[in-house]
Amino acid sequence: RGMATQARSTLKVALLPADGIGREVIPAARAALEALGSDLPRLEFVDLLAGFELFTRAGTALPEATIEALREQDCALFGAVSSPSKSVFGYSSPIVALRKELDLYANIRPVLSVSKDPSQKPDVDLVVVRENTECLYVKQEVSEIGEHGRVAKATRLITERASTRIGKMACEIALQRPRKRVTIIHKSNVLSVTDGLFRETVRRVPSLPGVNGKYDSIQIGEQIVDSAVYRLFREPHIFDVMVAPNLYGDILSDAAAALVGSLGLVPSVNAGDTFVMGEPVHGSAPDIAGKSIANPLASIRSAALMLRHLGYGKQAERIENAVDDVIRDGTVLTPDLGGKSKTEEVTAEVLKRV
Ligand code: GGG
Repeated sequence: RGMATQARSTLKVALLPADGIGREVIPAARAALEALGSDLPRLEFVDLLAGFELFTRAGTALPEATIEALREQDCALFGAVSSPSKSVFGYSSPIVALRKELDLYANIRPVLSVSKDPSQKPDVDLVVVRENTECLYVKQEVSEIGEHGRVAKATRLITERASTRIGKMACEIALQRPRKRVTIIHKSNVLSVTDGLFRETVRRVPSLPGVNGKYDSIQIGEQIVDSAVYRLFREPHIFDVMVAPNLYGDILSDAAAALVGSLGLVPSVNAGDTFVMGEPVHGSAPDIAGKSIANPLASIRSAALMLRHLGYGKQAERIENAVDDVIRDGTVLTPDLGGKSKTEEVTAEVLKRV
């Protein structure tokens, strides 16, 4: 489901590289957009600040100015963020906040393998549609002293509204795919109230008033999350669109990335009804940051996915074909894919083909 295509004379793109390798891969995504030349409206880029490193320097991870500037743009590209595993006073994850602030309620993560022969179907071709605003990510955690020591509690929020809109998004995506299959991922055999509501609500989407049979061609199934992971590893080809609450969706998409060779290949968009933000699924990878060996392909593919969502499908395809071609060729790849090339060399190889 893309946003309505509008005739634009300019396309305003915010760039938020944020932390670590985000700063190395977002320039590659920008270059891929620029390589499309006159096939796109005139591009206007604005660089915006966010991230943990910014917090350590300036005391804020997401300045108000960044949010205000984002509201003036058509779309955005976000790199990666390195939130620490231990709570830091005054810090909160900027990406989680941004998704909520801009109501980017769907995190759409296609995972696609590239077959050697372009005429052959890929072994893995699925999309994880992750609910992006609730579940445990409402971050309502408390710690208290109980009878037997410290007790930590978290609220897990699932609402009918959010489950309905993510269900609709999954159906819209499935409609555009040949297999038209949606699998609801849940654990309602244990969490019958929260996951039960998610499961029931998504199941009901095709029969909602106003849908009028639009989703009748879609086959809706379901899988308990643990068994879904097992089957994902053993028979990835059975999955088409997987729709999941926030945390399961996050974990599933990283797991699925293992099936296609590298997390460095998997793109995403954070999509709402009026705004879209591309974002590679990988994190900030502090262990390799600054070495120019980060894989730029997830970020470049995220730029393409963002374009597709904005209605520039033909332009997205030019980038996607170039990326597939570089992977298929296999001579210019970063170390995560067994290559020896630098980030800039892989980017240049893609740009040549765009
Ligand atoms: N681009 C995805 C990304 O940055 N992933 C790491 C992640 O999920 N971080 C959450 C956070 O650091 O707040």
